[in-house]
Amino acid sequence: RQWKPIRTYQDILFDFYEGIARITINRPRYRNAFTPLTAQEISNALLVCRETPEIRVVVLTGAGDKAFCSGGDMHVKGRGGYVGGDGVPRLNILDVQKQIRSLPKPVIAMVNGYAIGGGHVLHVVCDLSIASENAIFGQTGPRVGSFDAGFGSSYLARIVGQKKAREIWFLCRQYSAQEALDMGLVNKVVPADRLEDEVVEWAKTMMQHSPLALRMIKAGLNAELDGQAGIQELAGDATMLYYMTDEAQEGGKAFLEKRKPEWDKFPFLP
Ligand code: 2NE
Repeated sequence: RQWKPIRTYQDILFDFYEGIARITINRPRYRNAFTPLTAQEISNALLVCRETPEIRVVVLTGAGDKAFCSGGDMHVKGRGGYVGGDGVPRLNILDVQKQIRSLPKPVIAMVNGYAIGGGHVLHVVCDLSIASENAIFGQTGPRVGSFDAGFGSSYLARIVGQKKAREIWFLCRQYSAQEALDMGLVNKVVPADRLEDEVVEWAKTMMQHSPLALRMIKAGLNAELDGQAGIQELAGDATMLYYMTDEAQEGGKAFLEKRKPEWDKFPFLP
């Protein structure tokens, strides 16, 4: 499979294959832990994914065969956040979480090893998670002086239920891929050497379906959970669809032609 580079970064790889963009956290030395720069680069790549029509599905993964992502890089955890080259503490991985959720295209987590801490949350916020048999899941926050009480908890609880979410956070245990599958935390588990094939197959199946239908389903599922931000996303999509109609065009045209819009031409459907 020939993945073609889209853009060059320091901490991530970003490439493309037949409609699929793949973002790979490329810090295997640290089990793909992220720094503020890593988060900034993922964020930039996600923006490219949003703006590029040829990209129809996004895959998030980690380099090597040991880890998807081990969360925030503990070497740069300072007071107030993870400290980047500019000396400023940040938690900008939270922006990445929001971007994944609001991207109007499916995002698949290709979990190829440890998904731990903030790395676990990253797979949680993806639309689908496909894991290799050696993948291991868990939160560590309360053990290492951290927590994610946002999507990392509330959305996790929507997926696995309140009791299990509390167990995951309170006990900080690690769970096998099979256990993750049993609790509905991942969609499928496959042998490591089948992982990419399986993910590409799922992406290709989705690409055979209506992009707008997938977009609306994602926005609707988000809207139920994301409060006003979720409603804004769904409402924005409704506005986009409205702008595609002759009725909406008539309003704009009438204004520019300095006449009354002819709304009577457009029926009220039952
Ligand atoms: C991931 C895990 C379980 C892997 O264990 P293992 O035994 O396979 O590898 P090892 O030896 O622990 O790690 C290999 C190297 O990677 C570094 C280690 O320090 C080690 O370096 P050396 O000893 O060879 O020099 N490494 C691994 N994870 C790292 C990390 N997150 N930051 C910096 N270096 C890391 C095991 O490594 C593990 O448990 N890692 C720590 C996971 C963790 O606690 N992450 C932070 C959670 S908090 C968070 O992510 C967060 C949040 O809670 C809220 C908001 C934002 C972020």
